[in-house]
Amino acid sequence: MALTPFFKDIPKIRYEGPDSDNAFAYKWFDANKKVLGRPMKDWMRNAVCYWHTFRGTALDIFGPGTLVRPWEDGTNSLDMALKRTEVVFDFVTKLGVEYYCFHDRDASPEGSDVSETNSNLWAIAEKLKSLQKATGVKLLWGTANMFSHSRYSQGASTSPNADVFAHCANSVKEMLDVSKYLGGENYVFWGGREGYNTLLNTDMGREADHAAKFFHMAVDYAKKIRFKGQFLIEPKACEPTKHQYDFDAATVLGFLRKYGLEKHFKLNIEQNHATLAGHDFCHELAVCNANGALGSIDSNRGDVMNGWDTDQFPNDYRECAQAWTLILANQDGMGTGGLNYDAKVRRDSYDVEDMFYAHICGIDTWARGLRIAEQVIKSGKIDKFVAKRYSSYDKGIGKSIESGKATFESLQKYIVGKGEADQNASARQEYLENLFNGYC
Ligand code: XLS
Ligand code: NI
Ligand code: NI
Repeated sequence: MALTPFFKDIPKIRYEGPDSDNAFAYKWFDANKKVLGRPMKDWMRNAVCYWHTFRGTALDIFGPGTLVRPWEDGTNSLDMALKRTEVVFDFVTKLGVEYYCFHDRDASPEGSDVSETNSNLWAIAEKLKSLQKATGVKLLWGTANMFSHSRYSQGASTSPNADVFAHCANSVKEMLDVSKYLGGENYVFWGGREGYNTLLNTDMGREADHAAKFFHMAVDYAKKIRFKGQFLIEPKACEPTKHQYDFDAATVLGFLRKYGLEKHFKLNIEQNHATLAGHDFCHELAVCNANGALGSIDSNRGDVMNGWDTDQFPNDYRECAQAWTLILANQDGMGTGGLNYDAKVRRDSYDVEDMFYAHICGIDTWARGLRIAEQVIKSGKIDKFVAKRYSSYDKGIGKSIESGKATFESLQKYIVGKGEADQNASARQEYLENLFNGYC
């Protein structure tokens, strides 16, 4: 592939190690270095997101965008969209990243009616396919943007307007076809405006029923076209609506079970969304693990001092190290999922260089976390501690509880006979936290 001229001053980003002084190099991400028996790149499966990185202009409610990209011609034309795909693939390959993710509308413009919108999408899909072939870059997941256009102002599949539901059916149908065409390994549903602003005008039960109908249609259609990608739902607690229906992992799992959808979906956990729900990121991963539902990660961070979706690039390798201990508790890590950097540079980080610094930081943060997690896991100390903590269930009365033999009567007899429960052992939180300080 002929490289576009826009990144000509930036070298290919390579691994140089922690002692390197080169800001355009990885200090921790050594793609082929084996960690716990697998190359780092295969655990991480890094992905660049199309929307923040290539469509974000950094507008905020106080002013217009500040990021003026040299390749943009100021239009939202199909022509511009076609040219932009080349810049995207140039960027992704220069970073040495293997995956990308996009919404239909990130990559291809809305037409004057639904047919034109669909044909624009296919023109882009063809171009993306040839770029994938030329570079080896793959599609981690596709999705449909059903939140930006004004028709979605009251929801997508949960809109009170059935025409909007039908419009969404068209979008997801097309994006499932496109994702299949591009070999997408997953398909994500983030319920952009699926939620409510006031209960005074909202029939919540009916809206949930509609969302479930929509997901069932998506499952049926994927089966029909033999799309093999994993379906993922991405929870988020609030913003843009006051209350999003996919509040957190536990809420989504409850919804899926109510409607018999649980076999078809896993979750895409986003760090900043976890904190919006009042949870740690690791809490959300643990909920997934307990339900066999960890699918993929949208990586970013919020700001500890405020409470919205700031989508900053991750930089906390300690948090990522702990996250890895949870991800790696699954034999194949995230399976077909990966680390999608759903993050944006700050409004005053104007240059294309900043796009590189941001991704290098995100990728190195996870890579450094992975190296720490490897050592923590190899030491076996956490596993050993946790196993011991629950060992009263391995024998005697605990075993009878777990095996289902115990009843209230048998347990009463036991504890009355004993007179008092055994002493609790210390939970040793500080000891465990400090284990992560032993490695770097
Ligand atoms: C927004 C979401 C969105 C999804 C994809 O907050 O994170 O970017 O990842 O629709
Ligand atoms: Ni996201
Ligand atoms: Ni987000």
